[in-house]
Amino acid sequence: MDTTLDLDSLKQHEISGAITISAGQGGLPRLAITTPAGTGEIYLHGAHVTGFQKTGEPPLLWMSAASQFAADKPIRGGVPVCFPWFGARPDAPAHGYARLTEWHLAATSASADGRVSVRLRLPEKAGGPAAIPGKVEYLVTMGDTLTMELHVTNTAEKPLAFEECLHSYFTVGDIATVAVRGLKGLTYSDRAGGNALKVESAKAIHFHAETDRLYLDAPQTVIIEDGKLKRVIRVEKAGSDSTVVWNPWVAKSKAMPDFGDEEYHQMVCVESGNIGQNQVTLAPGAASTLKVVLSSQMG
Ligand code: TA6
Repeated sequence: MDTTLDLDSLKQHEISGAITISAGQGGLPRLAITTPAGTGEIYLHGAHVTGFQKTGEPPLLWMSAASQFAADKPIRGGVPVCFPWFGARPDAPAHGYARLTEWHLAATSASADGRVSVRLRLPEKAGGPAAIPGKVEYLVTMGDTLTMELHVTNTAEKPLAFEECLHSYFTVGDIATVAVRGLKGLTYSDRAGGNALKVESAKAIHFHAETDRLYLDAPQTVIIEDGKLKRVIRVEKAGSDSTVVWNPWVAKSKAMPDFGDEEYHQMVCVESGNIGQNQVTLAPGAASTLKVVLSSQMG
């Protein structure tokens, strides 16, 4: 889809006092969202939630100050939508084409209690030759919590297999004071350690080095405790059997052009998806929903 989309046609989806649509960074169409509980931001590029902040709290989602905003680049931070594959692929973009595509803005709404919803659709031609035959919609709802739902319907005559992940980046006060709970006893692929399969023995994961772990058969809620900000973040989900925990630490931070060398101190990724052995396979006509609800509490 042409990124110079006529902002005027998008403005029909504005809602007074709740949604404003304008050209954001890099000239990319952006929705600025206001609710009684706080503010948020979504780019059509990648259907990317780049901001969510409750009044009186630091931002929940972390964004790199070095992020690129360009039609052919992924945005660094917020919640990238990884689809229809996760990770690197030979001759194809890492984490799929969905985050590099400008999604269609299908609908917006504001409910009586002030929550705001935005529905986005992945253009069918997205991905070119790698495109999968499916209808893909994303529903984002902001209020006191942030809810994201990725709906996939197999529109083909044969089974459809794919991976998916909502690759959430969270703001933390200091990674050294962060504990991630809820994954004890699960098997994970240590992607920072040659993909060796290991079992999580810790009640709480702490960060002292590059951490890149894919937890399998992991439908549980994950808790992020932030000792510095005195905040607890809950990552609740449905329709997701994989959880990824990531912090690039020193060397990987330096290796990424769109990531500041010291920024790893203030972020942690806890990602919700269906990856590897947990990938989704849909029969013809069948549908799936990956749902994530992010909430937080101070003090
Ligand atoms: O989810 C963790 C991970 O797969 C890491 O291995 C790291 O590559 C990260 O995603 C970021 O990937 P990106 O393609 O956005 O640079």
